[in-house]
Amino acid sequence: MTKNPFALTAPKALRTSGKSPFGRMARMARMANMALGSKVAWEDMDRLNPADPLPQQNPLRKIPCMILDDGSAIHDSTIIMQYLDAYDGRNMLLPAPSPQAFAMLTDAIIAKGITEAAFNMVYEIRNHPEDGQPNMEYVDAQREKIIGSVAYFGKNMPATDANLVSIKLAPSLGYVRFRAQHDWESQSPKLGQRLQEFADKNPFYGETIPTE
Ligand SMILES: N[C@@H](CCC(=O)N[C@@H](CS)C(=O)NCC(=O)O)C(=O)O
Repeated sequence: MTKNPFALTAPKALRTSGKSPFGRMARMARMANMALGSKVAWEDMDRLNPADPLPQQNPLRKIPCMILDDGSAIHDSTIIMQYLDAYDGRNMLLPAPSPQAFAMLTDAIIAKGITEAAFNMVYEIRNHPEDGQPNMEYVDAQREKIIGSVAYFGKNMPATDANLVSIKLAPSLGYVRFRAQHDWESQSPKLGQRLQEFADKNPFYGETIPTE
């Protein structure tokens, strides 16, 4: 049962897409919370449909975007995860404001930054189809961010339980593996092992593998 100690408006729908790694973070948070998960509908966002209401829901036009019962919207993935956790009221993903909570939020942003760096690499390469000349200095700088973050988590192992950090890190590592931008498992076999343990313990990791 949700406690909703802060009298938050109930979440109604999660607008995302099966391909989005950021959306996967929010989907996993929703699924980690058994009591709440089934009450928040999945709503596919259709970028090809000019009538899709995303621009009215999020001026940045990004997914994931969570719609509440009163029609208002919450985004981005980190805020959605915090909202779901606060609505639930049991601090399953993040403890109450405390040094530990802020350290976890910082780690969660590093974890999400891995996906951002991987995205930047993909788009830099994709955006130069005509001359095949991406700015390799930029691409390499993005890879360095991934390498640095993998080294960081190799020393600061994420939990095998679902929390704000582990739910952000797992899809990020999955995305880098899927896009093959960096062989992070060779860089940190320990982290590879930890991701496997996380996946074994939390079936929603496997259930949310991107559809592409
Ligand atoms: N910081 C955001 C990033 C969201 C994001 O970049 N989503 C991508 C899809 S994976 C998107 O909607 N991109 C469209 C755009 O940037 O216009 C979050 O964590 O939710």
